[in-house]
Amino acid sequence: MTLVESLLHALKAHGGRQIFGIPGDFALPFFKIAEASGILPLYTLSHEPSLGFAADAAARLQGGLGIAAVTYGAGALNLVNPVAQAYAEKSPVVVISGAPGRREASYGLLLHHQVKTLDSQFEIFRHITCAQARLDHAETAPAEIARVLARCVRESRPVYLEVPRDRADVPCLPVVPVPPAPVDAEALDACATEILGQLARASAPVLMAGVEVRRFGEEDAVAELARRLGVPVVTSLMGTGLLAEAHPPPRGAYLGLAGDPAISDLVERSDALLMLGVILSDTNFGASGRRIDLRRAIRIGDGQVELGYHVYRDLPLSAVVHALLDKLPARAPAPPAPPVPAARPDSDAASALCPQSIAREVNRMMRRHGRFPLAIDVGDCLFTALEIDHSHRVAPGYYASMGFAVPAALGLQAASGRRPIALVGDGAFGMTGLELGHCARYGWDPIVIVQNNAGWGMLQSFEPALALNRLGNWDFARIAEGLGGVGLTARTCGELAHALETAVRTRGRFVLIDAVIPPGAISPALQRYVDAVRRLSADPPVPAPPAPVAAH
Ligand code: TPW
Repeated sequence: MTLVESLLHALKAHGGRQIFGIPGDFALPFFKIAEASGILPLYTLSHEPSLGFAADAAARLQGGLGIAAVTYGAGALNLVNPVAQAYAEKSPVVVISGAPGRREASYGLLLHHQVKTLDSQFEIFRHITCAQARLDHAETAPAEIARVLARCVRESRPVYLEVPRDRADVPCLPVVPVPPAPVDAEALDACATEILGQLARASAPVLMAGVEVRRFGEEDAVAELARRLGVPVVTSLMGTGLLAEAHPPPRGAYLGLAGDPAISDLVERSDALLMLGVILSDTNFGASGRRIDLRRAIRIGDGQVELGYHVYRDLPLSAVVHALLDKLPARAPAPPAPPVPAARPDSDAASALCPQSIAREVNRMMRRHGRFPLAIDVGDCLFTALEIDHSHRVAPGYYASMGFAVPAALGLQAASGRRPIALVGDGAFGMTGLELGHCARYGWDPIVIVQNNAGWGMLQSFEPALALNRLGNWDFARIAEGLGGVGLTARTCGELAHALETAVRTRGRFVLIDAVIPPGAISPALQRYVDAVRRLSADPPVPAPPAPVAAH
């Protein structure tokens, strides 16, 4: 077996299901073996950021690893932003980069794609990945691959592997996976007892589910935990779409002042907020009307548990969730969910589209045809999507890089085989939308809704007078036709309803719906967010004192 075959088998054994890649001369030996061996399907796209977003989305929806393979320098450095996002949002993406071979590295000449030193790229990726290795020795490569992939899985964060081009086909032993670290059973038991004690003493406990619940494959267990605890469930903003199959589903997403006031009230008044895998970020918590006192919260995530004045280190989320379940009696399953109300007749067919009506029409369509996984971009569509019925979704709600939704939708379809819907602003579409041209080769047929306000609307809502936020009118439907898809334009609710029906019926080609909305029309959630940010920057709230931390 060659070094690259050994790597590919290890990726598969750790949950990798496909590779998104763009080759270059330093990476061609890797790609040649990847294609010839067929160990993992290989999908090529046009621009490296899209590889990162697609791999990230594949990992987010399914669990397992996302894989992005690139060439040295120009290719790998194009991946920095999506990998940084995957790091920040805890998505396990494996970056595989080609690199100069040993002999050429010692020529003393600058090599093409080199920045400062030959190690500059490695150093850059050290900052945005949780483990790295250069596979320049066949003897050590299996152990290095095992170490790096184990970290990727355990921390659910990106890792970086560099394959010098003269090492790709050297003979190599198979990778022996690193067994998971044992969990201290006594600490786990004490921790679970303490959590349940705190919940039992509380008068208003609430469970908030965050991204790690999906990353570690614990959605069913957490839904069961919520049932046994009998506490209300919400998600973080980033966790929107979690527990989509649970009965009852979560009440909604917490967004502080920008969110549903009933949910904000529930969370902010809780005297025992059980946070499971929640990323504490400003988009989640920065716009809180009343600062959440983290000393009263129970935070399970990042491989530890913090509650009150304690920290239990080295307790993975999965172990804690199952330890809690073991201590709670089973409850009779909840009664089946009431049937979804039939779609209301389209009473407002002639009215102009707005963000809210886009959400409403998508809901109506999904009530008729079933739920689709969603890929959401950054811009008002992130807020608009909060009004779309609970459904599996991926969205960069914290790091917030534009350009995510289209390649993420391709990643979702490649990984799951399910037909996704991408919701994307016209500005963000400009960044990665042309990747739709690859759908024909791979038989992907996502439905893409461009929330088109002819500008960077979210920025406009903060700075209405700035001319630079206006982008002009692009004919997205014609662009779609040129890329081999079906392009439709909708300016009214009736036209969007009709376009969505056409999209559902049209299989085998992607369908892009240019949903034209008047510039300045923004979603209620974005309006609340803008108001909250303005209010908070005029009058910043007094923060709660930080929780003193005593290591367990
Ligand atoms: C990679 C900054 C956040 S929102 C936004 C920008 C430029 C405007 C989005 O315009 P779009 O959607 O897509 O038309 P809408 O609804 O607001 O009109 N570069 C990157 N990521 C981010 N977040 C920005 C810039 C930004």
